[in-house]
Amino acid sequence: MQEAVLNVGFLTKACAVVGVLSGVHTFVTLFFYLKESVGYRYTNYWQVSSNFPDLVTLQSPRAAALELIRQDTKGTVQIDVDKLFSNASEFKVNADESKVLEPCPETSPLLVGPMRVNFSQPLHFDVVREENPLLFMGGRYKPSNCVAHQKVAIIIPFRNRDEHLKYWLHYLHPVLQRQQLDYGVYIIEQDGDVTFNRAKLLNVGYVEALKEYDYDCFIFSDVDIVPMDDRNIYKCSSQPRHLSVSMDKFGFRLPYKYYYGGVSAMSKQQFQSINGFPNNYWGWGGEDDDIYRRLHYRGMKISRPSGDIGKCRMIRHMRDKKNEPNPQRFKRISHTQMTMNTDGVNSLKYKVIDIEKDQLYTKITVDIGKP
Ligand code: BGN
Repeated sequence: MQEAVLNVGFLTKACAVVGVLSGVHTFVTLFFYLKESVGYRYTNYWQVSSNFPDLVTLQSPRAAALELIRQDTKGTVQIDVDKLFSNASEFKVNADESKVLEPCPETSPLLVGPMRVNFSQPLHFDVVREENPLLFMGGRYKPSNCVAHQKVAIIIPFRNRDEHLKYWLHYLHPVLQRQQLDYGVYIIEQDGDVTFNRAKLLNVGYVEALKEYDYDCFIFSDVDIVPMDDRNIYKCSSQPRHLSVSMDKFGFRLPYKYYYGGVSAMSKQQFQSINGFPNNYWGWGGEDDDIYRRLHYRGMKISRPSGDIGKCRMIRHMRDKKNEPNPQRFKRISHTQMTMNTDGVNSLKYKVIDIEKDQLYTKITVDIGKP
């Protein structure tokens, strides 16, 4: 009898322990599940609140931005929006005064340095829009609490690369805002399906961006290249600047000393002094070497960030259809010095098919003819 009582006591305790353990297990599982699914949005919210001064001093996008946050994040972020307002008074003073702004600091205090970049998580344009409530229509931004040093147009030649574009926008918009730039993003899409012409699209981007705003600096970027350090400033220097200097694809080093592909920056004056880019490189390769030569023949030297700060990732992809290596590229780059005065922005011909204004970018679809 006593033995039976002892056994029952033991069983009760054992059940209690199993119960507690399974409770702990459920709790831990729930914790990690919620962390996974909510964490992403939480990160976005952090970006919004850290940009708070901009948010409340902006005029037109402010209401839209807050509306967006309310709509898209429902209950959770409503609390965060309230928090934003409870802190708003000191910034409201700024917004109302319409005071003369100081120039932005030489080095932005918002920079974070090295960043983790990967292309594994699926992305949606809507999520990227939510992440960037401070943008003006057309992918435009400028700091609201200081005057940016340069007006920067970012030109991206494009065709059928929406997947890459999402990553580019997701990573680059926050970086460009932390760099305190007055910038606009221009996606120049080649219409039709004839052979791709990167350099001609870049020329189109230059001309079209200038029709919209008095840009003084132009960043020419492939859609699949993302910097890994926000100290790699998307700005122009006294010399043309090459920004994608240490790409994962090339083992984080330059493939050759004169490489000028990927991402580069040129002031309006530097671009004009080389008559822009060649229009007759159809297909892959050589146009970046031609541009390098143009700069060289006009006595300019390339400036670059250090290999460390200039690290970037390229999104892996198959070679595009209709962008086969251009067999004429060898001949063409041997004549750059002769052709550059007549082939360039002064001989550029194209037809605008469509202009799309998205919150994240201005996309200009163009007919640039055929080879
Ligand atoms: C080079 C290409 C560049 C390209 C880099 C990196 C040419 C011209 C040959 C004389 N240049 O070989 O356009 O950006 O590789 O991929 O093909």
